[in-house]
Amino acid sequence: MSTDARVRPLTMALSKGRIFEETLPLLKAAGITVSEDPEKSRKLIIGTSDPGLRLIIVRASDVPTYVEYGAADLGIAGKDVLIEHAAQHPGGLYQPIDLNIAKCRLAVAVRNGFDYAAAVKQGARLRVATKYTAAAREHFAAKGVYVDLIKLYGSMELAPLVGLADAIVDLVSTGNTLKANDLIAVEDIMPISSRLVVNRAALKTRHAELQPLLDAFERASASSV
Ligand code: PRT
Ligand code: MG
Repeated sequence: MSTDARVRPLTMALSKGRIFEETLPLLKAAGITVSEDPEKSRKLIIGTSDPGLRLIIVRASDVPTYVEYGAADLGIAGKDVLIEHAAQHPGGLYQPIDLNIAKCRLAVAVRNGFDYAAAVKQGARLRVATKYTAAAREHFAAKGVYVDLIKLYGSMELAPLVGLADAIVDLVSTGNTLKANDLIAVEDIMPISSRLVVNRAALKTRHAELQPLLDAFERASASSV
């Protein structure tokens, strides 16, 4: 083990917002509290009650990158984010545990009144706007539906309203955002939850420190289902 690995605490990458909030009880179950609230402090490196563990706060879609390159030893990210990352970097991350947090579903939605079933049946070529191009491509290919995918980075709900797309592929939780924009979900693609991901090298070189943490997460997530 390098000197660096011995002095540096284990580093876990998290995004603020729902993933951070829903991770706190899992850390608590492992006997760990955090020293700072990332919503209030602007700190990006946050210590914990365990001197061997620190957190770094990154964008949700950047978590896999920090972990894959070893800047973080482990992290927590949604299955949506992990699918898109894996399309570019297959097999780069070890994904041992479904934490069953930040749950939602990936779905196809259209403008209220657009006959999605008829369009699919007629073999129409659909324009689909999404941030989740890998998951969407795979879904429509499996169904044998021709689509032109339009990559967006946010506010997908707007696309069908202004004629950019016939449909969107987006995450749906309560359904309130769709409803507020006169859209309806017409097809579920998959359920989504957040997973623990671990750097493949750290899994070997820092196994003794990682294993108790993985065990605690495993127990806490199993009991919270
Ligand atoms: O916000 P930012 O651009 O920084 O990144 P992000 O949107 O990826 O991060 P964040 O914190 O919003 O989401 C992190 C993870 O939470 C996602 O990767 C998902 O795995 C998970 N998650 C769970 C959700 C939702 N539920 C969710 N409802 N992520 C996003 N949403 C959005 C959705 O995209 C839609 O715009 O909320 C809206 C729909 O919500 P309802 O309740 O109106 O249906
Ligand atoms: Mg968001």
